[in-house]
Amino acid sequence: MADIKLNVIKPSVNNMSARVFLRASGLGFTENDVYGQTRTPEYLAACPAHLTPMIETSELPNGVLWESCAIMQYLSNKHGLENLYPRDPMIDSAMFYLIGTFYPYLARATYPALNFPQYPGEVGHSDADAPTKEKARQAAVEALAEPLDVFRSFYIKDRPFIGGDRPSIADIRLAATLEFLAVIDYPLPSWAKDYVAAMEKSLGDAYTEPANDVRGYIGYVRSLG
Ligand SMILES: N[C@@H](CCC(=O)N[C@@H](CS)C(=O)NCC(=O)O)C(=O)O
Repeated sequence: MADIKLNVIKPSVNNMSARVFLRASGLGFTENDVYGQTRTPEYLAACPAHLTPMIETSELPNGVLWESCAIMQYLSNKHGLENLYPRDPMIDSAMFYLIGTFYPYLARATYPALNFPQYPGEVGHSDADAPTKEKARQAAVEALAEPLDVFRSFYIKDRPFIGGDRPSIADIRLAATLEFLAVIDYPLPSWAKDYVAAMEKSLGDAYTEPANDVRGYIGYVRSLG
């Protein structure tokens, strides 16, 4: 049994990706909720980036690893999980495209509604007035459709998943990410709704349990009005 400690913040889809992966992998792990603790001296000593998800295992050169996709790649490679991480460069491309292009739009579109902080240099982080912030947020919402459709037209094509017949780590990362769009009632195209449903059906509780934490948080922030 692998000796893996997974540090998480449960409302986050970055974390949901690693949480779904570890449940689907069959690897032994423990989960540690570090909500509100990522900037403590103890956490910063291990992870100066103060990020979750973050794994700790004695087998890593620095003892820890963060970045959801890197965590899934490392553990898949280390434990020979070719079912979840097939030798297909499209898996890596899809994940880099998600993190580098799609997610920044999604964060700008959803983080205000999620009550998550935005990043220095963005309109949402600045002292601009509310209408200006909303205009910038709306521009990000509008920018989502094109990269989202690239996942359908280029990465998934006529197969069920980016991984082909079975969900891969790129599928886990994409499906988890799409969960956040519910907070702004984003009109997901039907292929994307079917895709997330197929992911949940295929992975079962490994998907549903972490997804429920994200869905529960979205329900909570929406109840605040
Ligand atoms: N690209 C990273 C993003 C990780 C990230 O932004 N984590 C946030 C939660 S969504 C976090 O841990 N923030 C805590 C902090 O900055 O103190 C990944 O995919 O793992």
